[in-house]
Amino acid sequence: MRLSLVTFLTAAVQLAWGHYTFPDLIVNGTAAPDWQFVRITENHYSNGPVTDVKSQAIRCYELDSSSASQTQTATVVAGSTIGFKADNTMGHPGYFSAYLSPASPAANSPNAGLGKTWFKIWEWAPKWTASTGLIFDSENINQFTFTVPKSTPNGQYLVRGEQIALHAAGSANGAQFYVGCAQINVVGGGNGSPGPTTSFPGAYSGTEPGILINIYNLPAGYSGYTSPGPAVWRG
Ligand SMILES: *[C@@H]1O[C@H](CO)[C@@H](O)[C@H](O)[C@H]1NC(C)=O
Ligand SMILES: [Cu+2]
Repeated sequence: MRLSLVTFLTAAVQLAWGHYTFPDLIVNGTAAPDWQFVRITENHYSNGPVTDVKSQAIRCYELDSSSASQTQTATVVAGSTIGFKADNTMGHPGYFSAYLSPASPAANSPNAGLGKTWFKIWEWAPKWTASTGLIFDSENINQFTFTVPKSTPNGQYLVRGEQIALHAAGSANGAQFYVGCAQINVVGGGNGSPGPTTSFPGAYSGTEPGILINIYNLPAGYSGYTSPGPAVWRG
């Protein structure tokens, strides 16, 4: 795929002004106030991304250890649609996903989300064809929503929303991870066995073909986007 001047300039502009956070949990069709249910993130002012997949920040990107206790926990009915609303148009092309982790001892505990507890419940990957290259239907959205599987067991969880922005992902540590974790209490759930599970950090090495990738100059023989992280649990 040829690198057009417009593509190049667009990517350059987005490097400077494209950043965002996910301060609002969307639940019952409404976006909650900023940071009511989403743990306030370190980039709440700068909007800058996480770029080190091995850092603790890749999990929830909290501002500090009090972020958990200062955040409320939203009641969410299993099978309903929830999501995250960004503070900004999400102008970077990328891969979206959402994960849940059973929260022990509670969703507002700083220790929730440690260990190999996270399972993926949703993803939005770019499409690809040989003639078009990668197509990012999700580019320039303001929010993303997904369903909590109906068979998710009742209890408190962290829900982690993520976009892996890929406009500068052609070199190591170039992908930009936009992350936020909301605190939820799932009711009306079922007897599902969620998995496979992973940890943050741990889920990513940084060299996956879905993370270390020049989207403007795909490798010869490229045949489509490969999602990083575990398979989606559909309940
Ligand atoms: C969403 O709706 C359910 C069912 O009416 C309710 O129990 C729950 O408190 C609501 N959650 C929020 C965060 O408003
Ligand atoms: Cu950015």
